[in-house]
Parts: sequence; structure tokens; C-alpha cells
Amino acid sequence: MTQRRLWGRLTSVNVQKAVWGLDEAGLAYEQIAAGGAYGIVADPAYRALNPNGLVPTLEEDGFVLWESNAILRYLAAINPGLALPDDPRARAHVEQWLDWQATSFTPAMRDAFWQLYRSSAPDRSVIAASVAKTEAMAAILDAHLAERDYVVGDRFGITDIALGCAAHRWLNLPTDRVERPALRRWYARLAARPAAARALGEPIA
Ligand SMILES: N[C@@H](CCC(=O)N[C@@H](CS)C(=O)NCC(=O)O)C(=O)O
Repeated sequence: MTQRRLWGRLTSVNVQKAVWGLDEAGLAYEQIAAGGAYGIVADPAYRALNPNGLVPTLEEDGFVLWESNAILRYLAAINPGLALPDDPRARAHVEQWLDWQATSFTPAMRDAFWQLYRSSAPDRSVIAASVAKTEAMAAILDAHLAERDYVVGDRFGITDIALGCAAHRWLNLPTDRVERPALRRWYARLAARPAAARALGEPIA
């Protein structure tokens, strides 16, 4: 039987993605809390697995994989329930939204998150600038979701996991937000999935 381990603390948005993917795929795994207050990520043994010293890292027998969206793509490749669309254009849309999550949506809220949770003297102007950037991203996602139930195609997939975890952080950030009805409906649809319980049941920090 495959020995599967996921390294990472559940309060990490990137670990939440991997946990949700594994739970959707119905795969058994041992989760080892690492990163943040749990440490471990600076240990030479962990660095040998993941030289970035970041979480998550997936280990399956001798196979090691880091980068949360790469982990989601891998889980899609080995699990028919999460399979990527065969059609090249639909697949390109999966890639587009995964990249957008990693390079646009999540980075936009990073400064607000760090000021609110990690700074002893939060800078209101930095928070406001980050919130304004994230509102622009949330407006894009809300407009996209006004026309559909899931991010790509007509069924749940790994783009919903990646963006759902980012939305979990955004919707729980202790700040004012513009109400986005389609984004809210989609997030509620995702949160109702039994396999989302661990990932979306966590506090965001
Ligand atoms: N691009 C990486 C980013 C990983 C990352 O930045 N992880 C953060 C937590 S969200 C981390 O490990 N921070 C250090 C720590 O938790 O000790 C991914 O998507 O997996």
C-alpha cells in the first residue's frame, strides 16, 4: 500500500489546497503539521524534501512533490473524479485560473493578511491598498461565476479547490468587503462538499 504523507500546517492556505485535493480524491494520508509555529521546515531532513523550506510537501513512497498547484494537478492526474478536461481549450482554462490564483488573486491579499495577522503595528494604508487590489480580483471572479456553478466547465474541479481556498482567506479576512453574490453562492456550494470540511473548516491563520 502507498505510504502517503502531507507535510504542512492546516492554517496555511497552500496546505488547505492539498488537503482538500487529497480528501476529494479519497486518498489516505498522514498529515504532519509543519511550518509556522510547528517549525520542521528549516530542518535539513525537510529541506532535503523541499529546498524552499515551505509547505505543503507531498511524499508518496519515494516520490516527493511541492508547489500546491502542482500537487493539485498530480491528484487530478491520478484520480478520475478530479480529472482535467481532455479538450485542449477547456484544459487551458484550468491552467489559466490556476495561474491566476497563484499570481494575481492570492498575491493581491498578501499584504493585508500579513499586516492583520503578522504585524505588531498594522499599517492601515498598506492594508487598504491590498484590499483595493483584491477587490478588483474578486470582481473578476464574481463576474465569471455569475454565469456558471464552477470555475471551469459544468463540474467541480481543481480550479475550484485552488480558488476556493483563496476565497476562504479573502472572505474571512477581518476587513470590509464589497458583497459579491455569485462568489458567495459558489463558495457556499464548495463549502457544502464533505471533502471541503477539513480545508475550509480551518481558521485562516
Ligand atoms: N508557491 C508555494 C508557496 C508555499 C508557501 O508560501 N507556503 C507558506 C504557507 S502558505 C509557507 O510555507 N510559509 C512558511 C511557514 O509556514 O513556515 C505553494 O503554492 O505551495
